[in-house]
Amino acid sequence: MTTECTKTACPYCGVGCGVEVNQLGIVGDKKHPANQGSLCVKGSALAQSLDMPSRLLYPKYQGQEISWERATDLIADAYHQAIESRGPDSTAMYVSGQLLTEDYYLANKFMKGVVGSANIDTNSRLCMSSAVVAHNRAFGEDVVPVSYNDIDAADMIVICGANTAWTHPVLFRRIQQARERNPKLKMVVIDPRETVTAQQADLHLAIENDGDIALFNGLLKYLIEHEQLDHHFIAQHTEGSKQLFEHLVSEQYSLDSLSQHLSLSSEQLTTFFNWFATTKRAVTLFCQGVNQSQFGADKANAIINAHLATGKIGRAGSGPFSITGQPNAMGGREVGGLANQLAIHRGFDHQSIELISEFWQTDRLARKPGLKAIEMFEAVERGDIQVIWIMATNPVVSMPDNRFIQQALKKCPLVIVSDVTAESDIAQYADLLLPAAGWGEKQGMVTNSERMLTRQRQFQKPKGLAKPDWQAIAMVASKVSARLAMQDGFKFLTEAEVFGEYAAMTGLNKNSSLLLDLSEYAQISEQEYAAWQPVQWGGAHPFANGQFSFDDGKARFIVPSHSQASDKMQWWLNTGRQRDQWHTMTRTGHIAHLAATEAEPTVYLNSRSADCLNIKQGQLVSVSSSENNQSIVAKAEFDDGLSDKQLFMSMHWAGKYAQFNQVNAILSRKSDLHSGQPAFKSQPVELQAVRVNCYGMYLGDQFSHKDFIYHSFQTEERTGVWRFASRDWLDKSSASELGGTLCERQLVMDIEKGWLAIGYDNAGEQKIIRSLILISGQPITVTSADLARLIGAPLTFSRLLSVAAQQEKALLVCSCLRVNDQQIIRELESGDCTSVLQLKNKLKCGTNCGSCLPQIAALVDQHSQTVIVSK
Ligand SMILES: Nc1nc2c(c(=O)[nH]1)N[C@H]1C(S)=C(S)[C@@H](COP(=O)(O)OP(=O)(O)OC[C@H]3O[C@@H](n4cnc5c(=O)[nH]c(N)nc54)[C@H](O)[C@@H]3O)O[C@H]1N2
Ligand SMILES: Nc1nc2c(c(=O)[nH]1)N[C@H]1C(S)=C(S)[C@@H](COP(=O)(O)OP(=O)(O)OC[C@H]3O[C@@H](n4cnc5c(=O)[nH]c(N)nc54)[C@H](O)[C@@H]3O)O[C@H]1N2
Ligand code: SF4
Ligand SMILES: [Mo]
Repeated sequence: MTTECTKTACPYCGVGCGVEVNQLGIVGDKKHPANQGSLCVKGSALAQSLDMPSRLLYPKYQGQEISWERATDLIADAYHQAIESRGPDSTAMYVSGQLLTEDYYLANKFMKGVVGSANIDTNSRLCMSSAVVAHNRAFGEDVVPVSYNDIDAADMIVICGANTAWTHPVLFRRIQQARERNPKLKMVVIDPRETVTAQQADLHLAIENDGDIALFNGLLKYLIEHEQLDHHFIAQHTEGSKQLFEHLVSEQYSLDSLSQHLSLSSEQLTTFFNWFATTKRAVTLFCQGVNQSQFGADKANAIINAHLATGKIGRAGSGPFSITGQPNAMGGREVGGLANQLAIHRGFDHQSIELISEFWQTDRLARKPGLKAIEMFEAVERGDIQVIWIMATNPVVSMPDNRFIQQALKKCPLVIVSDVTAESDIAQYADLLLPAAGWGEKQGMVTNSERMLTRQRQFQKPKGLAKPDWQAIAMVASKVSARLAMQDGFKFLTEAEVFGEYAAMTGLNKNSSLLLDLSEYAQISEQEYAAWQPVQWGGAHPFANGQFSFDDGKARFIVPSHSQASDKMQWWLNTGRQRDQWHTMTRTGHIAHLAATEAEPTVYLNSRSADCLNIKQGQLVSVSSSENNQSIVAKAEFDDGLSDKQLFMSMHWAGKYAQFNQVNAILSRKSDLHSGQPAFKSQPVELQAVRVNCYGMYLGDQFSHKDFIYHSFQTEERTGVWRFASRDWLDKSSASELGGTLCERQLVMDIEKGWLAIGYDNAGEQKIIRSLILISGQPITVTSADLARLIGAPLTFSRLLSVAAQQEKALLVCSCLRVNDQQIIRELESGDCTSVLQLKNKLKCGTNCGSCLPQIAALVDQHSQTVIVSK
């Protein structure tokens, strides 16, 4: 790591926090407008993320190391041959919102400008594409009309379908600070789950799954009936109100009907409606609970409709705010990385095709939209796509129905994968692997949720022969251009040159109604690029003058085509994120304190429902989908913030951590008609207890597993932790088969309901513990942290007793300082602490990154309520 100070950006979520790499390590950048120095739990662990296991160091073809020249020749030949023999659409690229703008721009230029196919899609299809459709339909351009500063100016914040406290923690902290400064600021959370975000709300609307359109239509009906519309704004700046308002006459949006349909009381509904009607400034944040639905685009438009109808847009403290997931999801949308966009916010109209062909000096430009992610992998499965290049995404985990995606890729003649690790699931499907430079080793631009462009800067050399993705694309694109006898448009020497060309291209929007225009940076010098300070394009409020991006300058109301919530009678699976993990765990699964909050694949359900099915806490259950006939096994945990029939699982479990129990195996491919975004959050499923006679946990270096019905892996400090289960009882004689043989000696003892094997080595006078096996007939509730501490420690009688006595079932709250809920509850119950501040002082919880503060606050609230009730 450098001794100088490098300013860069966090590579995780779309908040886009500024980061400083200096002598102290990796810390928040106090001067960055997005975070002013704060980092969340993932951002605070960036230094540890640099030691990613199994770095991919060399290009590899069918398992053999090869040179970059050979690798790029092979790829160029494959694209060229496929283009010549079957046409451009027999090739594809599947890329990612974690690429930098320069990578993304060149990938798009290569596929659409050289290959001549728009078969380039991105994981933003799974993430932001419904919001993109909604913005295009309502505003005429994919523009987010708000800024983070609007949080401070708002009188009301609505968070719809987002667990911001966990997924955009630094933004959530800003909301909390705004509420502390302005106690009148109201926060409403709309989520079928009582999340940590919802626990902090003034009003939580636990709607039925997919009930959002009905709710926002109901809001509009209420606004009409209570004469709370901004008629001037509607008349001057919008189109389509008449059709929408006629639609809202329907009885289904009356309070009674909504209340029944959404399982909310009419008081809850009128409180929300009345607050929205009577507050001047409101921001509605939305994320995947809106986007990832079969009706995602309509949901987003229903939200935008409410803002347009009240003129709550384009001014301080107001607007619909689609928050982006990945660090450069926004940059990818700007360059045109989605298959149904051409480039720079333009589609496939005649004029755009002419302008862009001219700019790229190509007569091969793609003339029609390409295949969206799900369609793309279906085409791979049919054999219509002969070569696919997958970059910075792990679709064999993150796509829905991922066993289908795995089968499809097995059939594809050439799968090229660019990744930083050889351990990712997608790397296992590659015929040709390209080593990518990771965060800190590459540089470029990213755009965050509020359109702020920040530089990611390099502070380390790439490992092995790894290269930044843009260089790999440029090498291949030059070679394909040569084979097609085209001029080489990829002779870039630096990232600044690539960025300059992209910025120049946005200048094509100058004489149009489109707002995206960075052309003032077209001539950017190396020095200016190096010294770049965060820049927000479009200003704080892009539509402040009431002019939208349609030719007539007016925004459009959209009549949602569907407004029914899902069937209440059916068990349904909701999926999403945990606070401490990032996506498919390749960057965060190896960091012990981040791995500790959810230790194994877990399905949450409420205790009432569990009782009805006779499912006990910690027991293994199988969750299956009749839509694709797949099932997985996971541990059952209770969460009374879930409604009856609702299950929740995190999306993260992948690779060696999850084995076969990845949640996306049981998700079907159904998606939004307009956007193609999968409905990750509403899968009808069935749930069943699994018959298990033996639960096991192994701590040590290496685990030789048998054909267990379940096993998972967790990284702990100094050791690995494997959990497993089998139908048959494992007796003590199996101890040595499970990994104990690695130690010189083993001590096996009976404990309550099972046995414990301790593997140890003799080191002089001492016996040092090397491994532990715990076998029980009951689900094992011991947390791994305490056991892990014994590995490498001397074996003594008292230690043996402490192992045997491990009973406490605790939930980790502060992962940085490893403080669990039981410790906090003990302090509260003893009366030693009564506030978050006192708990911070005494236990130090929440004093590092602060991501757990909302949970600590919830425990304090729960405790004070218990005290009131018992009085
Ligand atoms: N810790 C962490 N943070 C992340 C990420 C990560 O992997 N880990 N990933 C980043 C990325 S790429 C993204 S896209 C964002 C996602 O950020 P979020 O969207 O905030 O996160 P999710 O957990 O996917 O889902 C949000 C909520 O939608 C709710 N929901 C489900 N169905 C419905 C519904 O019908 N209506 C409503 N109103 N709500 C519903 C779920 O209960 C869930 O609480 O997070 C980003 N931040
Ligand atoms: N069930 C369910 N599934 C979901 C979701 C959900 O809510 N529920 N959410 C969806 C959403 S919103 C998203 S964004 C996706 C995310 O899903 P993915 O994009 O598949 O997840 P990641 O783990 O981020 O994959 C990134 C890959 O790129 C590699 N990588 C990291 N940096 C670089 C780089 O600089 N260059 C290259 N070439 N490789 C790099 C990493 O090692 C990793 O293998 O998941 C989607 N899937
Ligand atoms: S909120 Fe956390 S993950 Fe998101 S950019 Fe900031 S530090 Fe990174
Ligand atoms: Mo995402």
